[in-house]
Amino acid sequence: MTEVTVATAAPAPFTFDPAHTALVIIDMQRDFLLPGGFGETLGNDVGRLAQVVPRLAKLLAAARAAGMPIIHTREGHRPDLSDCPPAKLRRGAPSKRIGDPGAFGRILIRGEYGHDIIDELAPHAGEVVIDKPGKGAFYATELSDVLAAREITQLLVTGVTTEVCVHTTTREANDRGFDCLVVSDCCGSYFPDFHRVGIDMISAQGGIFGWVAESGAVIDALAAASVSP
Ligand code: C5J
Repeated sequence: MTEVTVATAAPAPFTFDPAHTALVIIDMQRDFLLPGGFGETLGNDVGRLAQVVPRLAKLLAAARAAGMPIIHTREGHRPDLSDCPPAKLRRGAPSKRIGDPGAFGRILIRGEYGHDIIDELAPHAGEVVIDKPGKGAFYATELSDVLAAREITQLLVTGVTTEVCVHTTTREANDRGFDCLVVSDCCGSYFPDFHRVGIDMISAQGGIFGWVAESGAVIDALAAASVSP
């Protein structure tokens, strides 16, 4: 496939080579998304995150069809919590903390049902899954090495939550020299205002952290490139 241009991206058209651009799907985990799970026990409306799922599933299908590298991330910790800084543990809501028993197993602990990715977006064989202890996908993970090995220079960033893990990862990637297109309607937040402002912040000031576009524009651009001679 040739280069693809998302003409409606803000602040300017975004051109990428699908072979060297990864679709990054941040933390679409049961603990954050499922009714009765950790996210909901913190008082959040998980329906706001669920809205993202069908759009992200469509984008994921288009990216797979285009042969793009796919990278999933999961926020979580080792069962002994040795990779969870005490400050992060302490700062949880007093009712439910990381490692406590929850409706879907111990909260945000690797290997538990709730820690894994929702069925609708389950990784296919060969797709990369990055387990991250922090909010950013680069901190204390192998992500930099994975991207370097595959000569990936640009990222399409999606997932939850917009203002926390999507933002932190986009900022980390931007500082490491990656061009990031954040796909706005494939990101979600429990807080509509945080989502809106979080998205606006990416492309402000001439694209201070990157570019922003909607998934329809990305899918159309991929489809157009696949039929061009
Ligand atoms: C949070 C995340 N919000 N994936 N995690 O704690 O954004």
